[in-house]
Amino acid sequence: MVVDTLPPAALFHLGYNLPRDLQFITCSFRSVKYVILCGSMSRASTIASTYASLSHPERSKRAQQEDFCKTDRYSLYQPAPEVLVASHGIGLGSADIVLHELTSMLRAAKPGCAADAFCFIRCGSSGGISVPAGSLVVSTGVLNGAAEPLLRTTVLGLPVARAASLCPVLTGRLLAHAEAIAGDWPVVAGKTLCCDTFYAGQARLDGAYGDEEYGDRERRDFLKLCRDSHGVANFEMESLALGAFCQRAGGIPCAVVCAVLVDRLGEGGVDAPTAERSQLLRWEERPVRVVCSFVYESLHGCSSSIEDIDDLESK
Ligand code: R2B
Repeated sequence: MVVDTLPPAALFHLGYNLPRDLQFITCSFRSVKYVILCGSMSRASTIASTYASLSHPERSKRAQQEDFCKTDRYSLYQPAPEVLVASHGIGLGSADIVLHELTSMLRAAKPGCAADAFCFIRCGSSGGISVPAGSLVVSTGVLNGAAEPLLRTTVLGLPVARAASLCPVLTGRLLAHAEAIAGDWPVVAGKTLCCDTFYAGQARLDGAYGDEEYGDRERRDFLKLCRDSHGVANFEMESLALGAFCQRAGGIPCAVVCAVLVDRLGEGGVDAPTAERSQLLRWEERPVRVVCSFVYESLHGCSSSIEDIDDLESK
């Protein structure tokens, strides 16, 4: 197969190749300590711009424009020498690919580095379980669709269960920071249930089949079971890939902070966000502000000018 002839570090989806691009990768990325991850490519650009404006306002435009991903699969920005912002797409498979390639790239740039030489923080969106829209959830653990802290996959045709966990130290620091800057945004610590699929995997009733195997009562019972028996605060689709990858790759610190766009056990029992697009964007901005200011303050040991960031909430 073609894939066998590629060197192990052909970073196919980022568009780099090792050793061909080693010098560029080393020069560009050897100082990276934080990788901020998000779903969409345009969001990665926005996050990079937000981060750049914290320290070097003049750099924000450039950070937004220079995409270091050399394919159209993902986006990769570097708003500061120590910070990368990458998109991971939707779902476990897409996130797993970029995690492999970013990690290979950073380990090549930092030969012999310790597992904690850099960390990953996912900044995402999610559906809350009795958590109101507009809240921030800082994940304390990640579960699969059967509420196990395991990523179940197949390797060589055989089932494999990879343990998935987040870094408690990084998570605790992010939670404290979120609570300190949140103002009146609710901040919740809880487990995140990560599903393989958006519709049936998350007990939605608004998919295309029209005759799901379950009804509204079963849907609500499942969501309540997740909440009451497993401590689930929100549902999304990538955190398990992050928790399992980082553990399997030797203990890379990782954490997850998500905006809640809909309370799936709220009044009306709706499955999809109903707020105006502009409101959803303001809610999605919240984890960005928390993560960017957290990274800045961790790197510089001083408060960021988070108040000076163009505040979408006031527009
Ligand atoms: C949250 O939102 C996306 C699906 O709409 C998915 O990436 C996720 O985890």
